[in-house]
Amino acid sequence: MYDFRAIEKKWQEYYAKEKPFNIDLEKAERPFYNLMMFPYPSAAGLHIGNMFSFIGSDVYGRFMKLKGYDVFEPIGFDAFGIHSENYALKVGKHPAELTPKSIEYFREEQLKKIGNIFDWNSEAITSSPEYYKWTQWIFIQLFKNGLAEKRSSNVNWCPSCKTVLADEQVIDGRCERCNSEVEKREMSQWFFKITEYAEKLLSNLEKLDWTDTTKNLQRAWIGKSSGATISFEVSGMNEKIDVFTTRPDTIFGVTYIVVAPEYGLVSKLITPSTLQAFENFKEEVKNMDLATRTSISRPKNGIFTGSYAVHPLTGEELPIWIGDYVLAEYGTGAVMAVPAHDERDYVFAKKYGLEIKQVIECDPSQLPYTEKGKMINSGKYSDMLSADFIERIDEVSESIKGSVNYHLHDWCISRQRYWGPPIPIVYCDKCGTIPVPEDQLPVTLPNTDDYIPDGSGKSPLAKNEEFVNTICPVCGGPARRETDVSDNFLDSAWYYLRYLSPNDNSAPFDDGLVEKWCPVDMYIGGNEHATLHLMYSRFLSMALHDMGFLPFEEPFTSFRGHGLIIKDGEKMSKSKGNIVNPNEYFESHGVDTLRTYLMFMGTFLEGGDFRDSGMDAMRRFLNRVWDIATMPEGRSSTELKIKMSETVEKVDYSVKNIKPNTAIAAIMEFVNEASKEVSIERQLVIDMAKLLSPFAPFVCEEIYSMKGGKKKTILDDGFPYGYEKYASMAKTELPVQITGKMRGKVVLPQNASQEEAMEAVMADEKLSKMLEGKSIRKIIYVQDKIINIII
Ligand code: ANZ
Ligand code: ZN
Repeated sequence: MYDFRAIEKKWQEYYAKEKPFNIDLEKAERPFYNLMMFPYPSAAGLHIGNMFSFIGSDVYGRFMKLKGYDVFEPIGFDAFGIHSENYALKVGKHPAELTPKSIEYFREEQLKKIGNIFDWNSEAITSSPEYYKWTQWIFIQLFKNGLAEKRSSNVNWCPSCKTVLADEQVIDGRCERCNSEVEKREMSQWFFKITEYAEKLLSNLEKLDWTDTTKNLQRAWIGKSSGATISFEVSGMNEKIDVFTTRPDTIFGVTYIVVAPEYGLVSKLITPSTLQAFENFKEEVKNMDLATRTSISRPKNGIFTGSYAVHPLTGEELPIWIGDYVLAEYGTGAVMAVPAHDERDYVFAKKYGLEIKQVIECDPSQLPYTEKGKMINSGKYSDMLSADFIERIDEVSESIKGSVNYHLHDWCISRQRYWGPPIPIVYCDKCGTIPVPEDQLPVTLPNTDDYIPDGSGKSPLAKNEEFVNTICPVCGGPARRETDVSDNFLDSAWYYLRYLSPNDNSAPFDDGLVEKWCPVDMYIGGNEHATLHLMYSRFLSMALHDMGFLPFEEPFTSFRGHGLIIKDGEKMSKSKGNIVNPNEYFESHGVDTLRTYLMFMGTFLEGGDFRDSGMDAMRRFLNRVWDIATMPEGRSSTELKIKMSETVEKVDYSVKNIKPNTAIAAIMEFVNEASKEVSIERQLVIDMAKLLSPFAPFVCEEIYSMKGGKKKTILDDGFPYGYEKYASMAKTELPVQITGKMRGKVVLPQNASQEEAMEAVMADEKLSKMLEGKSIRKIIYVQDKIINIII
């Protein structure tokens, strides 16, 4: 048993005083940028999920430092935005007053205690004027390059948060944060044109070391779809309706056209007799969210406009309908309806008695049949395969052109809230929309008591005359400021650049340091940010790259998203009263135990189940480590050195592959073996401590210094080495027989399984030749002795 409280306090103080992890960014020779997602200072303290994330990332950073890299591991606070503001509103404090207090607590009582190798010189706080000056600067660069635009759109409005929400913040028609039902409002907003980068955001994914899960989330969000745009003339009008379809091969099955209620041409298509019905219908649809409108299960509603369109290939007249299931924002806002082969069209056609015409071969009872296949009832194209038709789509008709669409939509930046960077734009009656000159940044967020959102659809800043009224930077006449603040996701889209020079007042980031340290080598954080935050950061770095500000397009070379923690098999929540408060465990079990247990309780990438019994067991394990460290110094057996060689290999492999739990399991095996001996060599103790130090830094620093370690920290002493000769001893040369005849040998780790043995056999050129084309009847395997393959 060791006094973990005393030891942890000692090393926390040592880290605070010596600052061994602040690095010289200019001089460092082997730069490795280890980034973790910074927290929202929006609660009473960091929760266990934050800890899990930070420690997982720090394990990687410590490991790379042990491997000799100059690891830059910064931290900061994502302190602007609705999370922090809502928390402040909830506890009835001004966010400008509460946020610094939260940060102070996070930093001093939590982050400085958990043993991470943070470089505290690099702290960045997004709500500080030094930071948001540059967030505004970025806005202006995008504006100047045509990537920021103000336009009117129908947006999601949360009546309780009193702000606009992005589509992805609306879950089943409700606000992700407060669960209120979301409404639709027509508002003028600032957008970043992320859609201009859709293809690059998609194709660049190939180059990244990210998991398929994360890449697929990104792909799904971008939602590329290939197909064709087809033009339909409107009968008796000099107008046409373009539709986007992924299934031009069903063109002969079109029985009506259906457009969104918001479709531009609607007012012309509507005949006087249908006008009233249309007005009512539009009102009904207005507040429906995307998911409801497009769901297959819900009945589809619509009205007939009274107008007709002409089929470009058959000349047939097709009724034009307005339908709630067509979205104005996607494609062209108009659809060619093929009820026989599209589920939503089918439901709609059934409801309104519209014709259903089968044009893909299948049993008619299977309609709507949505697969591709053989075209039928399609004029001269009958008998052609869908795929062949689609491939030659550009040859079919003048009216049909191959085209691509993306579900990705532009990034709405405006927030009608207080706690964020004011959007740095001025409106002048004479000069129009003018960006604030860069030497006048930041546009400071006024310190006012009138900061509570009121539901007017305007930011509280709009009521602040002193803020609003300004002078036009161009003509010097009276002008008004934009009163919305920018989205919190903009703050966090570029923080990794600011960490390199957080106090530089002359530039958003230091070109030299960015060149040297970026892109980020390893980025670790929660899967919940794997879609949007990463997408926005990627977009921004691409845009800054194209403007000549950054030498790279992709900000994060490697990314790993981790899972969630549950408690005793259940989701943590205030109502269940099962929230794990990390600080309590600092006291009861110690930081080292908490860190090691968090990394052991499950797989980091998937998350795990936190149990107090597990914490107790981990405490006992660290005590056993201590017992080994304090054993009499003396000779160790060859077996133990062989064990160490295996442990070094396993820890190396596991940590590299973000499998901290198997690294810890390997160290546990070593500790088991070591405890069977009566004495132990000093170097084995030091190396055990090194391998464990990413997980349990404090006790390992203590062991290292107790054993005479001379470096500033255990990590500076380098990864364990010199066990190669034992590694070869841990291997078996396994004789291989084929049907009883000796045919060769393969080299295997000791205690290899039959599968591993067979893998080694098949990897051997000579042996695998002998087995080629033969069916194996039986395998007789005696571990570490022999394998006999009967063919
Ligand atoms: C005719 C058709 C026939 C279609 C068929 C599908 C199957 P994704 O894959 O998401 O790109 N569509 C196009 N624009 C739309 C809009 N604004 N609102 C609602 N639906 C829209 O989907 C493209 C398909 O969704 C298009 O292909 C169109 O229906 C519909 F057997 O056109 B399809
Ligand atoms: Zn002006």
